[in-house]
Amino acid sequence: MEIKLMLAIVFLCTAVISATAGSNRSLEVNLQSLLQSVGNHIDNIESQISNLKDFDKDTGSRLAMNTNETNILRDAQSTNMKRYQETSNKCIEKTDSLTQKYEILLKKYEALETKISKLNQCPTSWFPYMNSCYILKKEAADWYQAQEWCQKNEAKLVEYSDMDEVTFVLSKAKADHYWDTSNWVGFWVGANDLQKEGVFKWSTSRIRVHLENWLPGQPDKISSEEDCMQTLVNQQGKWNDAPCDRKLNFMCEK
Ligand SMILES: [Ca+2]
Ligand SMILES: [Ca+2]
Repeated sequence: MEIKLMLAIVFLCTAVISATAGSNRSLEVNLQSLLQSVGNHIDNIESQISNLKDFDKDTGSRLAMNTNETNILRDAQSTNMKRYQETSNKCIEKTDSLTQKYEILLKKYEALETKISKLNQCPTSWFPYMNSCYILKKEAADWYQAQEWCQKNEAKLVEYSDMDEVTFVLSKAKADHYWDTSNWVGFWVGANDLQKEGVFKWSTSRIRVHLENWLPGQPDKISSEEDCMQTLVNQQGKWNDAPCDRKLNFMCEK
């Protein structure tokens, strides 16, 4: 009995030990599986943490780049604003300068207009043209007497500046006086070749006569006695050199 009991106990113990051993192996397997799973989770979490760190790093880098670009844009904007301000100031200064110049020119123009207006106020019997006054003296005088009369009246014998003046003076002379029909009738004007034969100069300016308005064939220099210029009334205002002591009407200008 005792042996049976002992055998039973042994068997039971063996069975228990066997069962216990089987249970331990199962627990070990489960534990290893659990540990493996936990390890996998930890690896996964570490991987995610690593990804998050990389993402954070990348985001930081982009943020730094954006900040840098923002600063560059701000600098550029600041530079442009500065340039705009400088250009604007220069424009204002230029405008002020031009305004001052315009005002100076305007005053000069007004002064000139006043002067011209006064010049155009010719004395009685004198008629205006451009900036001068003219008079046709219907008196017979030699060239020197004619010049003297003009000078006494603060004028000179007419000295033509251009062909428009020739045309105008002739039209006034024709309208203001009766002339006979002679081709050689005319009036004294202010040019002569007294200084050098053949070289006609205006009396007061001493500038050589360059206008081409001589009657064809004139000045003919047929003698040194034809030294003074006359305007021929019936030859479209053409010029002739005539003896200075000839008695003619004359035209003064001032
Ligand atoms: Ca001559
Ligand atoms: Ca002549």
